[in-house]
Amino acid sequence: MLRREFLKFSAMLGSAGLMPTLLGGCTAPPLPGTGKVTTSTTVCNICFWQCAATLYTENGKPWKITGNPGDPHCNGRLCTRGTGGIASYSDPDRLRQPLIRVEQDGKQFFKPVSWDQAFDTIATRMQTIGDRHGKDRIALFSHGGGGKHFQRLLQAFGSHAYAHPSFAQCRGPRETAFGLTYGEGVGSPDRTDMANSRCIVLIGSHIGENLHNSQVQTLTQALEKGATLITVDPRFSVPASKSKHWLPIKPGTDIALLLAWINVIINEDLYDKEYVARYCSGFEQLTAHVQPYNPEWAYLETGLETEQIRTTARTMAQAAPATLIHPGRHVTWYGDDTQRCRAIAILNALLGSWGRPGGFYKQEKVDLPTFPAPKPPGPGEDWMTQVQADYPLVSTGISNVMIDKSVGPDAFFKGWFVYATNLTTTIPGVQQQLEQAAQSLDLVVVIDTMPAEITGYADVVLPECTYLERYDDLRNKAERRPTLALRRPAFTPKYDSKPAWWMAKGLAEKLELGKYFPWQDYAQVLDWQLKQVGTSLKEMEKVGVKTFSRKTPVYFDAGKPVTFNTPSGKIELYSQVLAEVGQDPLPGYIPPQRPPKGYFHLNYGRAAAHTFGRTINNPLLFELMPENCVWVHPAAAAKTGVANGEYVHLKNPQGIQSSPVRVRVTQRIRPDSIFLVHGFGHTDPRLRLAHGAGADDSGLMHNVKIDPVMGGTGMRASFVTLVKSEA
Ligand SMILES: Nc1nc2c(c(=O)[nH]1)N[C@H]1C(S)=C(S)[C@@H](COP(=O)(O)OP(=O)(O)OC[C@H]3O[C@@H](n4cnc5c(=O)[nH]c(N)nc54)[C@H](O)[C@@H]3O)O[C@H]1N2
Ligand SMILES: Nc1nc2c(c(=O)[nH]1)N[C@H]1C(S)=C(S)[C@@H](COP(=O)(O)OP(=O)(O)OC[C@H]3O[C@@H](n4cnc5c(=O)[nH]c(N)nc54)[C@H](O)[C@@H]3O)O[C@H]1N2
Ligand code: SF4
Ligand SMILES: [Mo]
Repeated sequence: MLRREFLKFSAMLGSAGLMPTLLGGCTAPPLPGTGKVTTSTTVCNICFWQCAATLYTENGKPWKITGNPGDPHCNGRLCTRGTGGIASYSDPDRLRQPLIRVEQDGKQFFKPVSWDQAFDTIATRMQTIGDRHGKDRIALFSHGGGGKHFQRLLQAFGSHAYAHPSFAQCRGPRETAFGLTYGEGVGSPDRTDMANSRCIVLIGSHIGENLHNSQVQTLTQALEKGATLITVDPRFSVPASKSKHWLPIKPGTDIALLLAWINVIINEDLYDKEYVARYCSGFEQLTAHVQPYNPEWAYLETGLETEQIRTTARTMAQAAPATLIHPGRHVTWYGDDTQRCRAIAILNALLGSWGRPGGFYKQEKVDLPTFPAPKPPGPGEDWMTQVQADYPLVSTGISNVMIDKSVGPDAFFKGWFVYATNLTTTIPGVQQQLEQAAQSLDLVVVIDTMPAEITGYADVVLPECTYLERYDDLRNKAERRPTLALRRPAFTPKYDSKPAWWMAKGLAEKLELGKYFPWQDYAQVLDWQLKQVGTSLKEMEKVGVKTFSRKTPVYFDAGKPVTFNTPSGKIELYSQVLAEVGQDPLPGYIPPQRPPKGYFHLNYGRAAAHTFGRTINNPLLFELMPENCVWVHPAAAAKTGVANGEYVHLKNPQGIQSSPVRVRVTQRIRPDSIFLVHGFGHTDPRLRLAHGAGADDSGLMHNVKIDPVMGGTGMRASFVTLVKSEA
């Protein structure tokens, strides 16, 4: 087994393509749309919102991509990133052929190989892992629909361990907290009924910078109808600028604010008495619990004026039940995240918003049969009890725990499949563990479209074609109106790239597991499924989206009893389940650590032009935003002696330093914090646009706070100082 060196300097065959240029040449190009135009339906894959779209080609070349007006999920509009998605197809830095790690004269490098050779290498190593350690020792990390095919492959082989970073690095605390309170999670897309809300409270959700399409649209609709917006954010975010009340909270003290709001709403008798009496349990314990947490107490923790806390609580109650305390999305902040999300769930219950117009609605999806195929056998042993027994309430993989269990000679996991997730920057502060895991794992397979940093740890890199060159599963998301949407190839795959379904099937055949993949082409699966629900691939290729009728009401049926999927059948304000596993049954408050002298809270978030790190190298989106900058308050800039426009490094208390990043001096951030857009600071030179552009937040995170309830990685407790760049 090779001791894996991190490979980032290896020359890629054929990667010397031309840099994108805006000017086609010397002669004026013909006007767009005057050539031979064809269209093709697709579903955007630049983020996970999955808006249905139409791709236009002109003379066989990509022209533009627009929203599908028949899609109630996006109302015919794409966001900035979706519109730029077309350039992911033409990005000259794409992975072009399968690669395997080889060593020659003591040097490791990637060698381009045929698909057959790549599959042979993987299959042989999988068999060896199976023989030596057991067939259950391969983990799958995946963030994207195609991961499903590798999940099926690994299950057929005998490995069931699977994690998606959208749990422990994203919305896991929220799903866990709402699950404990209401018996079901918020889901994705989030079941927020914002278009009908009269009051919306955003706690750190920076919708408008966070461009989840219909979230932005429904928030805008509510504002147009006069809804009151209350934004809690240490930074003057885009939604803060649209708000009646901006609460510039001290970072990490949100639970104090939430407890004070609950205190006011209960003590001033502002809660929905009928709703609470009918649906909730644990109100008495909650009332007793929040008594010490009045606005005067919260003022000392949060820095927010007591009158502002009282006024906003009353505003929420006046608009109830059409008041939405937004549950947030990326909620892994300070490690007390499940408890903070519980406080949000409880506050919504007191206002009676769950199941009511303007609060949370009930989602429904299409009842779509699965293609007839043998079901992979179930696991012999439950891997979760072996790998993540510390988190008994969690029923999905915790990626950071799985990485922990991959380090060292006695580690549980011996192999990894990594599909569409750049673990190096997705899991905070993971660098050292990745280095160690790279020494002890017997197989690392990375499936990506781009030479992302994670490919540097791979034994085998498999190039996937982009979403514009493949069929994927039908979009069938639970939502207000059930719909199906089709992604189909508009182009044949460039270079020697292939879709995930094709790779999984090919590998299965090598492993003599081909019977689990009885389709010749994925179009066959989609057509079969579509025919079961009264349509066909042919029809869907024309329309792109089809809407179905609902079977259940969108809100609670007035007057009818509701049974919640909790042990008591009620909305559990007090959680007996949490008490039984030794966690706080009602949310408590622990003050966060403050930055040491000279340091700032490391705050981060989104920007309209990019999705995490995956779009930075996209030529169109790079042009819109080629680097991030670090937001610094004028007082902090004066103190540290940095000026607007100057390049600095960010340095954490462990001495880890970022690449240079430009200073933006602005009043929109608190003096105790700095802010950075996540996703920049790529280190792989094969990403020729993104390499070295801006700074990465993940590598600076030295103080990751693990959530004791669900194992998530709290990412907001780290500190940095500013170091002037040498000229
Ligand atoms: N520091 C820090 N860490 C974070 C966050 C943060 O804000 N700051 N946010 C967290 C959140 S909320 C989330 S959801 C996660 C997101 O985490 P990830 O989804 O891992 O995000 P990316 O870094 O964009 O990595 C995506 C990878 O998928 C590849 N890819 C894109 N399209 C395709 C495709 O069609 N097929 C294949 N095979 N590969 C493809 C890209 O090239 C890229 O390498 O990160 C979490 N981690
Ligand atoms: N353009 C774009 N849109 C995206 C994405 C993308 O990559 N690009 N990613 C999507 C994904 S997967 C996710 S999960 C969402 C994430 O987006 P959201 O869930 O909306 O937001 P977060 O990333 O949690 O939070 C960022 C905000 O929290 C504020 N904040 C920081 N510390 C605190 C604090 O202690 N208290 C409070 N109240 N606020 C604080 C920051 O100032 C910032 O405004 O965005 C989605 N939408
Ligand atoms: S929100 Fe934007 S990037 Fe995400 S799927 Fe929709 S159009 Fe694409
Ligand atoms: Mo996320």
